[in-house]
Amino acid sequence: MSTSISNTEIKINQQAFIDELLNDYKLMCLSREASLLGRKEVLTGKAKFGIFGDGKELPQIVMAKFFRNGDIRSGYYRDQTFMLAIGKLTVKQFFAGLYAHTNIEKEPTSAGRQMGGHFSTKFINEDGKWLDLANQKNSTSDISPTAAQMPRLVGLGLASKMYRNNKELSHLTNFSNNGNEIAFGTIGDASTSEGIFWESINAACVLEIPVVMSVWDDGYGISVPKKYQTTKESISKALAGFKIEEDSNGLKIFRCKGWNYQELYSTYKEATEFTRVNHKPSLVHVEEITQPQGHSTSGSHERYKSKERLEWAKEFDCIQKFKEWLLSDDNGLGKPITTEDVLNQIQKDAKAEVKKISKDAWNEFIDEIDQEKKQIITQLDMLSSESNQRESLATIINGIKKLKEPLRKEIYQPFYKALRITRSENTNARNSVMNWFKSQKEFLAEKYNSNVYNEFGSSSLNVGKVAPTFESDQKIDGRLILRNNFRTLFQRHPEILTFGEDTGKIGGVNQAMEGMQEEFGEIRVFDTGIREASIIGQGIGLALRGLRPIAEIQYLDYLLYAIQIMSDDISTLAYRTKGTQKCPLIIRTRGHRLEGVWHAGSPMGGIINLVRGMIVCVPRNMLKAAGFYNTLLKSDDPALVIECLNGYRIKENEPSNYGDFTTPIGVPEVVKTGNDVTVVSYGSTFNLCEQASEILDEMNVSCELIDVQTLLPFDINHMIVNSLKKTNRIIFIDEDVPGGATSFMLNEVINKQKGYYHLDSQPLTLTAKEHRPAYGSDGDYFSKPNVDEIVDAIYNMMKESNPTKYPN
Ligand SMILES: Cc1ncc(C[n+]2csc(CCOP(=O)(O)OP(=O)(O)O)c2C)c(N)n1
Repeated sequence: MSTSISNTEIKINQQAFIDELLNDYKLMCLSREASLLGRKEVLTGKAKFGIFGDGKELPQIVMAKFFRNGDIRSGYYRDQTFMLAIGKLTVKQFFAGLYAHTNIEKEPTSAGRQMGGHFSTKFINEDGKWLDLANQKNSTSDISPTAAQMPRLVGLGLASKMYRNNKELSHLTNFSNNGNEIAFGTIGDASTSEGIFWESINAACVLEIPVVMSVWDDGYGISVPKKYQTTKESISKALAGFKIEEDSNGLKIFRCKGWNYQELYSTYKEATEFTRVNHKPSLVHVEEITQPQGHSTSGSHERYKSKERLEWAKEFDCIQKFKEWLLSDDNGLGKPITTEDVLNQIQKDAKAEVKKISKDAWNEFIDEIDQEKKQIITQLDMLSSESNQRESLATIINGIKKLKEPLRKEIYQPFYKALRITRSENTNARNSVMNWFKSQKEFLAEKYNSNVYNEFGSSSLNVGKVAPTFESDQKIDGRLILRNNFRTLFQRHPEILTFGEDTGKIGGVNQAMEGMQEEFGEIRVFDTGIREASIIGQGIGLALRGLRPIAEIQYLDYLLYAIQIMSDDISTLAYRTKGTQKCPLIIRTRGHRLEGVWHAGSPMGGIINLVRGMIVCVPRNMLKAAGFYNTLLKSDDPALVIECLNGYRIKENEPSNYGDFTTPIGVPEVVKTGNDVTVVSYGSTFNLCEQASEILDEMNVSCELIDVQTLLPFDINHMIVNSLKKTNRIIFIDEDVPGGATSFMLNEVINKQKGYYHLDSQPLTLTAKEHRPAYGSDGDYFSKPNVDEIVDAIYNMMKESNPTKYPN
């Protein structure tokens, strides 16, 4: 039963009430002992770093009582007690996380990829298919950047609203039960200083979504007190303007003390009931929380907390206070629930239990490495049997044997050394050892380097190629191709929705969604505030809950507001959960050439280096862009599509198979064949290369023009090097800064594809200037590569190789 403070209920079901409270006490003790021992494990060298939830046990136990199946958490590293209480973490898994156990079965939150304290639950099965999220308790995967859980929370809450209000989604019962799910957010008080906290709270209030946001207020952000963090030193006071007034939108704000069970209970009861029914957000400011061991294992809090504060923290420790309450007469029962001895015994047993469990977790962690240690010794014995370096190898082998409970690094380092000292030996034994090591490297890569991209059948790389068909020569504006294609997609798939600044009513600043809101309603095509980070967060949360959002960022230049969340949250998701969560979000934006410093950016090098884990599409026209949307909606990858800002009004042939034709991911297109130079480009610049190539044709220079189409992944079948084999000359052209995406492409072809074998001339890059582009047509001409410069660069390349044939 759920504990109720109502006296009548307690009387009816006294024993259940007592049992539940004793159970809560036990769980709090287990969690606390795990924190205390966890810190010791770090200080004695068994784990690298520790950050724990001590001091926050009671509010989390209470919050968990109101967390139902289908609900979903977006929190941070303090929430171990909550995760234990909802049954989605065991003490053993907690320690497996602390030790960085790489086995996903043993350490299900991240397979040792994230430091302990970063929790998650499984959303997809071994085939990459969704689990029944509506009938289980869910936690999105935590990340360390403070407040970065906030943008995602907006989307998680918004999904409930979609499921409740869009009847076309009623068949998606594995994601929602009529939108009754709450998204629970947690954050530390200091992290509320971050801009994205405020942006996300504002968005949650404007959108009116079921979010219950808890702020664990322990007064400090590491060493910096609230005085320097929060106006009026109180987040609930600072947020007062958000408070719901009569039936306005806004936030229902609650304040309670983190050591007071009754207050916490009634607060969470009211907050969750209000939010679940009304789909309006609540904020629970949980004050007077302590942090018994300080912030983390790096450093002690005695350095910055006063003696008085430390003494207060001891007195108001939530477990201590809960214990006092259980033993008092005003706990609802009218008498102590049990004796102090019983509670002391529970605490003692918890300590012993945690100790035993931690040992088991450690042994399981170390056993796996021990198996590898044995294999390495066997391999080195074999190596030694046919080596003339036996003495040195014996020293290495003995050194490994002596290692007690080593980490992997400690056994592979001497193994590498053994291979180095025997490098000149070509024995059967050594060859066999090398073969073993080759497969062992794959085993290790699976542990440490897998799941950066979607490795399931639903990867966009598996989408078949469907060419566009054309029934007439009719040409229409590029934007209409996009619009018509979106219409078909929206008609076919009710789970697709789109939103962004000006996306709804006017159909986007470039009208690619024109008329879509009228046709599909505000529930599927809608405007947002100017808030790029939370527009993306909105998309993340919706995608995590089974919808297919297309989040629009108005201009590529403003993607930078959201790049942190793209980089930290979306791009790492598959990796940091070892493929147990997915976020098939499409981000749509437009960029490259247009007008001036703030509307012509193309910072592609920066972007692609920050979003490894996402697909990055750079179509040269709208037909290609539409094909990308079709491909992406037939698959499951998070992706960024950058449409050409200057391409919406350019006429293109109208296809007849809207919604079906695809643009392949990772496959460049040879748009024009040629023999002298391979010209590699993408997006708007590609169209200039086409013009330049016509001029160059007249100058007897034959260009092979290749549109890379996607920057991530890049040319998966190594087509470009095949072109280089023919031309022996290559130039990479774009409108990013020098050293940006052209250098990335150059590295891919010359280094990874081993293009250097086939070069007769220096491989070149031609880019924009180092500054942002100047305004106007002349600004563009003198800031970005223009047709004349492209012609010059390519012609000069030819001239250098054959001055007679190509004179000045
Ligand atoms: C964006 C960012 N800046 C700085 C940090 C380093 N850091 C980690 S935790 C922390 C303090 C957070 O304090 P608070 O939000 O009150 O949470 P608490 O740890 O006290 O529960 C800081 C500054 C970080 N993780 N992310």
